[in-house]
Amino acid sequence: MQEPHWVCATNLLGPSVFSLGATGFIQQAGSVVNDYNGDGRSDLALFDNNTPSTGSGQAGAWYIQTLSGTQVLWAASWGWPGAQPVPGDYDGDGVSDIAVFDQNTGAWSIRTLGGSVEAWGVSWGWSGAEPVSGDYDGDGLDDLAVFDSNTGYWYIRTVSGTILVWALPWGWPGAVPVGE
Ligand SMILES: [Ca+2]
Ligand SMILES: [Ca+2]
Ligand SMILES: [Ca+2]
Repeated sequence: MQEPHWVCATNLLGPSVFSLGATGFIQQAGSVVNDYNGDGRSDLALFDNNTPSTGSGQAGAWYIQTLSGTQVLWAASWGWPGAQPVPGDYDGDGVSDIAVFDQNTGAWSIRTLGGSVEAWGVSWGWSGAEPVSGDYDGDGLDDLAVFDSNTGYWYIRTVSGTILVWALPWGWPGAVPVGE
């Protein structure tokens, strides 16, 4: 279920698009970045990327709480040392999912906070590729995207496997892709 939210917009298409003068607010379906409990507010999320040296802590664990201190997720194991967190709303329910990109293999693994696995070890990328998840086809579901910082090429597919772009040149060696 998509949580509607309001965005500030300008009447670029003409004054009749909405009746609030030159600028107003329009309702748009979509999700707030890093909103893990669906309340429309971004939450504080941590991913433990360290191998514990003392026996305490847990590598690859996620810890999430709201700004007001409500615990959303505590020590949920989804990842490992060397995994890169790439959260997003990959199933389009309006709530961010926890996801990692394996910098060693280029594999993506995604699950909901409730524990449903959306993708496990899906190969899209390679060692050294830069993951840049986002909704590139506008269907409300975040997609798997990587940027090759050696060539400046983009590679994007949906979670279900439809290839959106393959080796699309946009960038140059050393450019830094900016995700959501
Ligand atoms: Ca939230
Ligand atoms: Ca989701
Ligand atoms: Ca999409």
